[in-house]
Amino acid sequence: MSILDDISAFLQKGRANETKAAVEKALEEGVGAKDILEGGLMAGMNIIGGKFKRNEVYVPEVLIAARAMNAGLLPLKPHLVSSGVKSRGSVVIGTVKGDLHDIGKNLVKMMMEGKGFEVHDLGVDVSSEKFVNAAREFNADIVCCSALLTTTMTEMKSVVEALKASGLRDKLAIMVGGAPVTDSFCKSIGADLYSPDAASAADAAVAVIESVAKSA
Ligand code: B1M
Repeated sequence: MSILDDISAFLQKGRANETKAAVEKALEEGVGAKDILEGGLMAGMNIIGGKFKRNEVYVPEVLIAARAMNAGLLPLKPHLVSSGVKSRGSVVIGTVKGDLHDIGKNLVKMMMEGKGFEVHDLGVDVSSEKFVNAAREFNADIVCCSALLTTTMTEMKSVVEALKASGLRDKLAIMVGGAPVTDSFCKSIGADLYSPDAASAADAAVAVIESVAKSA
């Protein structure tokens, strides 16, 4: 078994300490951070996701696998983000109301920090009112909403509407993402940007800031 298979297997069993140690070992062996993320951690989580869908595992098993994933991400963070980049802008991020999934959101946050953004993480189950208040408090350039459920992605429209009502809408960009979210959904709710994964989200955030700077 390769070290990536070990990481995947530990994650599936929810063994957080072993997952973290195996990630550290892979890094020591010179395996790339992106390979560890995709071939180890996300591969393991995808297997759990499939079993969850087929009712072969239940919420507690998925929850402990998610904890193991978060533990495995810790040693990976400094390798995924580049250091010494000056602050590019202010980002407010959260998982929308009713939704407790935070792994993808945490990855987006990590990648954006790596690009030099100051990221204010509101956590999970975030109401549109909280998004608006944080956008005002932190003078946000970009508001990022994550959703993993078809039943909660509609909350993103409430965030767009609340930002319009607050008068902040035209002063910032709204980015949406998460497994069920699509570009056409993004357009249909009046958000500005859809990104399919964390790395594209960070690149799109940089592009937005650069285009604003050019037109200023
Ligand atoms: Co949930 N769950 N879950 N779950 N869960 C899914 C999402 C599901 C697809 C499983 C399935 O049926 N196959 C399904 C949703 C079905 C649907 O609506 N279409 C589902 C369900 C049904 C549920 C519950 C309703 C189950 C129940 O209670 N009966 C329940 C809902 C709870 C709630 O939120 N109110 C529930 C609960 C949970 C746990 C709490 C047990 C746990 C979450 C723990 C946690 O996050 N701390 C959990 C998990 C872990 C999953 C799966 C297995 C994995 C999700 C994950 O973290 N993936 C998931 C099945 C799957 O995805 N295979 C499933 C890894 C992560 C890196 O990917 O989050 O997609 P992802 O992020 C990606 C991109 O989407 C993107 O970047 C990341 C990659 O680079 N991205 C963005 C994400 N946010 C972005 C924002 C952006 C841009 C890109 O810009 C702002």
